[in-house]
Amino acid sequence: MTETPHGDAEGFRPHTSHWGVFSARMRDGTLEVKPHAGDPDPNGIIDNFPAALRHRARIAQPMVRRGWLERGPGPDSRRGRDEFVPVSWERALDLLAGELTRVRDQHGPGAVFGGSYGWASAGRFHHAQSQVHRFLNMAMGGYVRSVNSYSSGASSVLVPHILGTYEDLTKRNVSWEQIAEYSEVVIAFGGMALKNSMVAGGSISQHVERGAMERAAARGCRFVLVGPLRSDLPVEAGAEWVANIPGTDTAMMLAMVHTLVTEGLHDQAFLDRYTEGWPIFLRYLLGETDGQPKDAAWAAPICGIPAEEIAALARSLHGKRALVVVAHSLQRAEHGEQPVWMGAVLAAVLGQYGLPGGGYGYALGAIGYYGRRYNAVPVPTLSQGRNKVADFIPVARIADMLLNPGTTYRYNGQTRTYPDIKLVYWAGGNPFHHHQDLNRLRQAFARVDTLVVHELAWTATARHADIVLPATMTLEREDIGASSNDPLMVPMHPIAAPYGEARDDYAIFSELAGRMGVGQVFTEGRTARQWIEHLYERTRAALAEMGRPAPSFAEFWRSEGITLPQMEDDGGELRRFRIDPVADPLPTPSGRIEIFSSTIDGFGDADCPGHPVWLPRQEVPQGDTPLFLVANQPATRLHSQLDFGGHSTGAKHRGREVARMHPQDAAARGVADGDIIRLFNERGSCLAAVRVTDGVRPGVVQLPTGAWYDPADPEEERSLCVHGNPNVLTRDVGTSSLAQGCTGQLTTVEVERFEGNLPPIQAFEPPGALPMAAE
Ligand code: PGD
Repeated sequence: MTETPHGDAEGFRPHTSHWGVFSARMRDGTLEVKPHAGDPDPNGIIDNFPAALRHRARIAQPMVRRGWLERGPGPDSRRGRDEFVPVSWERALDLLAGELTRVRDQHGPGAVFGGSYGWASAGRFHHAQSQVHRFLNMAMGGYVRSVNSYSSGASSVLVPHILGTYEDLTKRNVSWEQIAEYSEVVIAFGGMALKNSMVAGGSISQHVERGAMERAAARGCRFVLVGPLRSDLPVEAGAEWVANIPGTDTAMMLAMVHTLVTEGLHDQAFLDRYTEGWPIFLRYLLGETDGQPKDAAWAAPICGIPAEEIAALARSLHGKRALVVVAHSLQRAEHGEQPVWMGAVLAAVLGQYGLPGGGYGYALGAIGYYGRRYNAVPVPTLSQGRNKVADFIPVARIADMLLNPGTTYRYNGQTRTYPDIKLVYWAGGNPFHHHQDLNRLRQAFARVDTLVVHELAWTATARHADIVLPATMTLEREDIGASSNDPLMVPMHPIAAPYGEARDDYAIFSELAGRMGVGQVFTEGRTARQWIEHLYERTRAALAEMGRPAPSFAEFWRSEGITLPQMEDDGGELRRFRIDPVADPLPTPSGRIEIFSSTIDGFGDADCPGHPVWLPRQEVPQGDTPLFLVANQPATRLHSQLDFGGHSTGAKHRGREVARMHPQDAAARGVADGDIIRLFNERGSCLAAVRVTDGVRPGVVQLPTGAWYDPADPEEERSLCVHGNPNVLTRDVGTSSLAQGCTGQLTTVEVERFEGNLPPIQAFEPPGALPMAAE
């Protein structure tokens, strides 16, 4: 640690995380945390820190997989099955620098996959993604990157074609303040669950969603939740619950639009003035192109909602300040582009775009930084340098890439070819959490020469690596916490010394860069503290330029955080467009809301045609897998992070993740509340505890992501995951040829009561290690 930092009277020092600003102190060797006093609705995820800090799941020293150490780099199906050999830092870094040099010189940087997707930790300098990308750019000359995210794979590709700037739509459009004040009806497809908005990348000092919904409801705003899980809107919203069949929202929205149009309740003036291609879409809607009017009677059996209820819901939106919300989760599924596009059309038909609290609130509530104000000054950001490799993959196509080098795939109108990857470098992500069909992912990782992972704990990803380098946890280093739309910029003080031999990602990359002859280029001669001061200066200078108080770094460091100025809540691009569509057209090809996109139509991909359509899923509940599985975000941790912490483990039952199912489905299978169940399909199986509740629609089982993958027998091909990781069950296919986004939200399964001896949970036990290697 560089200095003895200040603390409050009790010695608590500020820090932050993706799930909230907090302060912490060490007392008698124990970590204590408390939430930020200014947060109106803090959550319990910070309570994962105390037990996690010194947990045995932490990685204490560099490790090399035995097979890699003995036989050298190369494809190996022993990954994830092998033992590890502890090595010194010197040895680990020498081996790794040698391997990086070999791959660069023999195959070029285009054989390195450095997409390294993942949320890592808050902190603008020790941001693992930026660090790994910067290092690969400088030491290797670049790397094959990934584009888009697991969160918004489909929508982030679609939105620029049809609505304009993604960032603007989600962050500067309809705000929580507007909802509290103006909305009359909020219809939320997929809901706006607080477990999602409690998290925001970078830092979040105020959780405002619950309060905003409570204020809106108290004013008389009506909330309607369309979705299979009742908990996807908080009780404070007092929502009506329309429990449709998962994956059928597009059909429901089509039927609602059909009702509005055929009953003359649509806003034709808005459609004429602000949209493109309505007449083409209308022919499809009315059945003129395929003989099937998309009316409520058609949609009812698809959605599992009576036709009259769908029609009545549509009518009830007419003439109101109505806000249509479509959750990220809906697009994390087969044909995920369609509900996003159809939500935009429903909102256009209601004509409320650009009005305060009305229009289209795409993904509001999906994450804590949507629907808030934008900071008026930039936050500190580490430059990643220049990547000389142009090649990329859509992020969720990693297993396809590794398994099928040289084959082609469609993406956003292009036909692209998968590169031949020899080395994969991961820092700050957990593909054994985020990717689908984990048994397939294991096969994919067996194909590479070398897999390198920096991790703070023994995740399944670390267990599958060849070289594992122990990284510090956020609490063990200093940094600046900030995000582009949270007003509080936080000095993140180090609270504890690094665990074992763990080092910061920056320190690891600095050493490697030195060995590869680019030390000075990578570090620019700065220590970590000097970098933090350097990055702070950008924000300080912008504050000074605006004539705002611009504290020196020392003043900032002594503070509890400084409040950044924020932009007006002005409705952004869509408000300006509404006011004057000629002077302020949308940045779409037509300058309007594209109900029909000739660009997408021109791509000629049948799985994403030129306007929104109902495309039935390939994978539907039937035969051996009669239930839908909703694999959504967890409530007690961020993704898989700190799954071994107290708040996360405390919510498990008999050590397993908890699934929820409807009493009818449970009774039909002889399953009782609290039982252990086995969920299975053709791809894999896992155990979970079960909560029987009428809060899920019949025919639906829900199991959140994030329980660490824990195969009963790692030697087996498709071993049972004994802990409850739903990604052993999910399908590894893209949303469509347009976006190739992640489809992990929804799959089909069967469930049975688990009989017999309950296998132990091994996920948090360090893997078998041999004696330290002789140097
Ligand atoms: P995390 O668990 O956050 O998951 O996937 P992501 O990979 O981001 O992983 C971050 C890892 O970084 C953790 O293992 C943590 O220990 C490590 N880490 C933290 N700090 C540091 C650090 O400073 N240095 C290093 N080296 N490591 C660090 C999330 C992804 O999952 C996302 S965003 C979504 S939205 C998807 N959602 C779903 C879904 O809804 N359904 C399914 N089935 N699957 C999903 N996967 C996706």
